[in-house]
Amino acid sequence: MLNARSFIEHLRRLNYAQYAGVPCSFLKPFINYVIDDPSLDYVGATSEGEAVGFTLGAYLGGRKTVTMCQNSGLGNMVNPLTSLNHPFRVPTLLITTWRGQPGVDDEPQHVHMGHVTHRLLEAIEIPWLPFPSTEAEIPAVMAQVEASQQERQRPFALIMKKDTVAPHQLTRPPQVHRVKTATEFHPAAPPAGRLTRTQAIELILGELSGAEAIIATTGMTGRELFTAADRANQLYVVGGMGTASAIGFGVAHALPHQPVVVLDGDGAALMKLGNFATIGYYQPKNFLHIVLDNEVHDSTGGQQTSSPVTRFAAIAAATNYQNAHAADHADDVRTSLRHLRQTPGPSLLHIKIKPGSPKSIGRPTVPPHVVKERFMEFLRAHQPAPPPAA
Ligand SMILES: Cc1ncc(C[n+]2csc(CCOP(=O)(O)OP(=O)(O)O)c2C)c(N)n1
Repeated sequence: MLNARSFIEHLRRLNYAQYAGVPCSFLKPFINYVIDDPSLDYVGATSEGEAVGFTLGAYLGGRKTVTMCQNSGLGNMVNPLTSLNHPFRVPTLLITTWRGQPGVDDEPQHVHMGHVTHRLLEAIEIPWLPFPSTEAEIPAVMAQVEASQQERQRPFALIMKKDTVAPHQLTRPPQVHRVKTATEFHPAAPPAGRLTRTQAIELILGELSGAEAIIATTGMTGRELFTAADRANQLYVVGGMGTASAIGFGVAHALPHQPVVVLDGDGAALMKLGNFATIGYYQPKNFLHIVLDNEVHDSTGGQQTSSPVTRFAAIAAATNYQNAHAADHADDVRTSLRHLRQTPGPSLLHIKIKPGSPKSIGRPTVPPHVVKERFMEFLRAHQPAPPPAA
């Protein structure tokens, strides 16, 4: 058995600075140790896919990351791991438990995943090793993890068996920050009077200073943003639908002085509504979430979403965002943006738009890993200089 402290201190020496995940009872002593240590930064996610998006954003903001889950949650991670970490070339140290290990008595729901866990990781080309079971094993295991992540720029998994880590009781009280959300709702424009996505994006870009990190959701939004102007401060979330807000939160959390704007879609926001709750709980002040809501999955042919009956600003208010606006007319959108840019967040602006895109719309021609490099360079260049050494 191993003490969580030995492993964590080894990770600290290797500069791991951001932890996130969803718990598992096998992971309990380890995750509880991480949560309890005030010098460690842990973000509890609502789903394992959100955790992957969050650590991807934190990586973009310059942090080495650890993403933790139960192996049943690996299924929730497969989409962002394959569609984002792979093309963007973003590593994370993935710690997954091994529920349902063959030969070890476990619940029926874990048996099949326990049987296929290693093959699932192999199928998505994530190299793995057993989580170290003694302190003596830590340096060699982590040397392999580091070498692989450096060479491949992709995640590496450690698989933790039952009773690997010595018990640790959770003592830290939850850090709750309740806000009274400032809300502003403007009556919806009739569909014919709504902005197109192109007009909405142009209006938003016109109100921003250029110093914001802009993260655009999957499909036409990223493509339209790229077509409007391809800039280093923009990240096109080409896959991992629903993850843009988690990535934006990761960047905002790692770089609290960096303004972050997420351009979300209604379908994407609905796919990972849990992200709202995490953002409302952790309160990134530098985070502005804009939902461009055309009430359809426009990018895949215009199939209706459930957003005609979804009030995103009300959801943001109910999940503890500081500000929640809904505005559809161009003037109201502009007024909201001017206010929200100057006001501490997290903030949400819900804009009803028309479906459809211009026929001539392009696609990002810059490969995702190059977009990532440019974006990280932009973030590095825009951070306040560290204070001079005494
Ligand atoms: C996990 C996942 N499921 C489905 C898709 C296919 N897909 C790409 S964009 C899109 C529609 C997104 O809808 P919305 O967020 O409302 O944006 P819009 O297309 O209307 O701009 C879908 C279903 C995907 N890329 N990833």
